[in-house]
Amino acid sequence: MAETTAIPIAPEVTLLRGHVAPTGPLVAAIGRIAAQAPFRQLSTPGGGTMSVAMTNCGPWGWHSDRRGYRYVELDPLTGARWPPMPAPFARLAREAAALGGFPGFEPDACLVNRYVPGAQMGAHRDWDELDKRFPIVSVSIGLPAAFLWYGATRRGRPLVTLVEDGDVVVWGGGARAGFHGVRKLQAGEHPATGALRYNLTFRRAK
Ligand code: MD6
Ligand code: FE
Repeated sequence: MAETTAIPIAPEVTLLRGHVAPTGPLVAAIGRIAAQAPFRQLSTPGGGTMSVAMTNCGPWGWHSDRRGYRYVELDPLTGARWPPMPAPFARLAREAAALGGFPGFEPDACLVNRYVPGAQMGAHRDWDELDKRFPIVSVSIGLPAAFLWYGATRRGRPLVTLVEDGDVVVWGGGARAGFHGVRKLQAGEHPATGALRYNLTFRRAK
């Protein structure tokens, strides 16, 4: 969308405010994905359970269990391939990446995250992908959340950015290794998603 404003959060971290409007079609597509590959709360190698529920679409899906983090071609829950990535998803990721300064992004994985009130994502980096030259594209849908950017180390006070329905955050290059997280989701109602927040995280896994 030509009218998108690109707001720098940190070097090579860009917020595209309101880039996706309306988000209703994305929510409908998430419903179709979840009908084939249901949302589930994954276990972590440390033995915990993530508060965010996840599923995937595209050739590769991100998975976590007691054995570690990795990308898998088959959904461990169903044994089937992940649902295909809808063409509009791939186009959105490519266009947003270019607006963020990273042209030529072709995602092969889309992690779909569902946040209920109280769900959160601690400081981490997205680091299970083969080629770190590709950026991360993160799309917010529904209830607003506080996106936390820690940068090179998980210590210290993060930069806090409110991410709302239709906002996209792109990071890559020197920021690709950046630590980030999401503060505990506050309860609310959103016309597109009700009491939920979704996040689509596009990656090039392989
Ligand atoms: C966000 N999400 O929800 C940012 N990373 O705005 C993430 O950074 C994230 O939701 C890895 C796995 C799931 C996520
Ligand atoms: Fe992440």
